[in-house]
Amino acid sequence: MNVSRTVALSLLAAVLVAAAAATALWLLGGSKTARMAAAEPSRCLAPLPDKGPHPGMVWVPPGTFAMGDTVYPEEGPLRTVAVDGFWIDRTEVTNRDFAAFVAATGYVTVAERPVDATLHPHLPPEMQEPGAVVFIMPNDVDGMGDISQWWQYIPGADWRHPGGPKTSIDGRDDFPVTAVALEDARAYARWKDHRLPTEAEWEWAARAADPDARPAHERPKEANTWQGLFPVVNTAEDGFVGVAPVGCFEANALGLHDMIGNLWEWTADAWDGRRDAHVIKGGSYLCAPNYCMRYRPGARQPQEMDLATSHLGFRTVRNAPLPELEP
Ligand SMILES: [Ca+2]
Repeated sequence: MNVSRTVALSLLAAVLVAAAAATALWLLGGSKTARMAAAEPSRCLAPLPDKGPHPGMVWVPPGTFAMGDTVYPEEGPLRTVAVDGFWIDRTEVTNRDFAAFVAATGYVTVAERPVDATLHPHLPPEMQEPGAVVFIMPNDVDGMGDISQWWQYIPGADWRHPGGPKTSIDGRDDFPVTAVALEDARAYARWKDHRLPTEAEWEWAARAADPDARPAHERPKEANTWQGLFPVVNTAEDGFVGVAPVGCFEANALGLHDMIGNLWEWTADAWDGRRDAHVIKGGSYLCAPNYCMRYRPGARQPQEMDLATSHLGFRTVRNAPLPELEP
């Protein structure tokens, strides 16, 4: 979801008017039953033994593949791309991981700082407050053109308070960190002596380093996506209404979890021709066949660099050779 603060603001105003007018709703909301959260685990993956040259990371061999896809225009054309081998985090970076970084460095995320008025001079005061954009499931929607029906800028939302100031991450150590802007993801990666993956590296890893892989266009079974009619009916058929702890779904052939789904992930690449946006990959728990079929390795979206959101996280990579196998 490319949600610029300015666009979000104008859309927010529009939806308030729309709600007040109680215009004809194109769809009644889902039943209460469908909206109830399923019993969700707080952890799925056993902690990894702290061994190997790069604990928590997986080796991705070098290779050449046809990058891109053909579902949405921004994915094409298919082009041949070569990548070197690299190490990549087995899962999205978790709240536990990010808390260790913050404890060690005192780092303050973008969502916790006042908005830079020189970059965003036309925002109303409430949107200049520290905060993040949060998905809030609406009861009903009036068409799908106005994304502010389900995205709201919440002052006080940040990685420790992902749903707003009254929420917390207590008991959610194994959930992926959200509400991180590009700068935050980069700061974490630097602290680890890692970096963010390029778009090509990310896509190659999501394809499990298989040049012959022809990823399906259908919604994948082993991924946290949206089942039901987005954004008003969430059947939670996959066991999760919202974000899941990392590693609840089967790993790909390289051993990587949640490359597809759960949270979108930052890459190091700027979006084509834009200085203020970067490429995000993999889709999220909000991707549904009726709205955002971006649960595929070749799918991509632009994301404003300094806007933290509740459906976007990241994982890191490291340049290092594959260690020699023990004899
Ligand atoms: Ca993901």
